Amino acid sequence: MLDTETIVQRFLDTKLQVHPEVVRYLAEKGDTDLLERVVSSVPNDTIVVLAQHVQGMGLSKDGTRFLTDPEVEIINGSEGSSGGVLGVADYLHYFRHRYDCLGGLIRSRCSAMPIMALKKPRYRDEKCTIIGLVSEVKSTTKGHRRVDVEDASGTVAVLFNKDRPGFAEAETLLPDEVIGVKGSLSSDGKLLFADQLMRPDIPHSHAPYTSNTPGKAVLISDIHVGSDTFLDDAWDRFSQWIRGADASYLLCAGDLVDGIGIYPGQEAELTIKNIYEQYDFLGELLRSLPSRLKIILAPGNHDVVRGAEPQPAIPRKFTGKFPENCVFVENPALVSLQGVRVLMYHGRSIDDQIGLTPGASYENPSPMMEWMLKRRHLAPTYGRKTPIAADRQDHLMIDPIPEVLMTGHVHVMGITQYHGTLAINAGTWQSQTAFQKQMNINPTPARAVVLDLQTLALTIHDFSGEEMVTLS
Ligand code: D5M
Ligand code: FE
Ligand code: ZN
Repeated sequence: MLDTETIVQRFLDTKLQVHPEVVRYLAEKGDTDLLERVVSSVPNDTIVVLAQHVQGMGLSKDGTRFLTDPEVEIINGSEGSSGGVLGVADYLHYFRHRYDCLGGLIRSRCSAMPIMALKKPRYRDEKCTIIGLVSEVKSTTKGHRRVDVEDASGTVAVLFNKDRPGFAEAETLLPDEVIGVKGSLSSDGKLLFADQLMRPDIPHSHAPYTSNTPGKAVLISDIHVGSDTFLDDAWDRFSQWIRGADASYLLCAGDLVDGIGIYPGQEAELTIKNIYEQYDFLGELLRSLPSRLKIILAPGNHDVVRGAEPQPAIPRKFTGKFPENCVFVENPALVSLQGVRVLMYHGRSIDDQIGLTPGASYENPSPMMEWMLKRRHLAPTYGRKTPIAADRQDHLMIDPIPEVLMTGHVHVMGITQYHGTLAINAGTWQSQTAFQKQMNINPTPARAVVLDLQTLALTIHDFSGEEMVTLS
């Protein structure tokens, strides 16, 4: 037996990256000799091991193997995988796991020393590299950034000078993210002057997978059924359109319903005041969509499950009226559609990023999705607006690298691409609420993003007007 981790690790040991299809093929074969033959036969200049490097794999790709693959596979975040009771010690494991995994991604690019070693007199005034978790971020009176970085051996203060190149990256540093720093140690050994900030990041050579067979997925978010600002007319137009569209999948990244008691005075803004009835209504709406659509639904902070992330899937007692073609997943969830992996994350951490990063705003969620990808983490900061349920493992890391990161929550559309990974925030089906008006948040409602799984090309449809408008 070969598991995927062993296979990936075997390639990493020889400084090779490996395409997920190759991993899947080798795991399916379960043949250690085959794995060794592939490792030893790839040409020297190979960066990513692809199907073409594996004898026999190209052939089976054209044959029956792909036809028998399930079209939807919940890789991470399937129903029932989170939600256990946690003890205090789990927080230690949680951050340790995060540090080990994300630090490992940085470690492969530099040789870092334990922070405790910086205390040794021989490193004074020398160049040093460390990897650690950011424990505190401060601005100095002169506008530089001073952060405390911690590993299992100790803590050191690091200064990012505002006049040095790359300072903009240092301004986006968040508490609890894992970074590497290359710099010079002060003569008293107490301060590291940063030359370079390293993040776990996505390699430039990352090659996204595309499906061999035709297929389209429709991406939406934040439906907010039950709210008096839910755009039912626009939804009807969307519903009408999708009945005639050639899409096979519909994904929603949370805030399926408006919920009950989510904010003070919410009751006055609800047209459906019972949580069961809110889900029943959504179930009815989804029942009128074609049954051939696979509908994948994740929760958000307005849904009935606990707010702490990872959020469990919507429990069965709320989904009795939903059609059978619905799949309920956690937040976050990594979903494979014909091999194209979509990481669904509601996006609550965007609130924290906006609060903690100079210049970040609700008007444009794209940079925040890029920062998630760069950090290989969906919600690094613990103890602010995003509640995190620490487990023995960190389920909020971005690993493996998806083809698409899909978010919602801010109710504003944003689309970008970072090192080959698409990042999409589809917006909302709710018009501006009184709260959003106060906060000066201007939503872009009633949009659906269509993802072509063969080409990863995107088309955006806007249903907010009487006629559907295709934006690109
Ligand atoms: O989030 C809808 C929008 O409102 C989204 O842009 C985030 C913003 N929002 C929500 N809660 C807060 C708080 N507490 N502070 C600042 N901004 C917030 P939704 O999750 O649909 O309510
Ligand atoms: Fe929302
Ligand atoms: Zn939300």
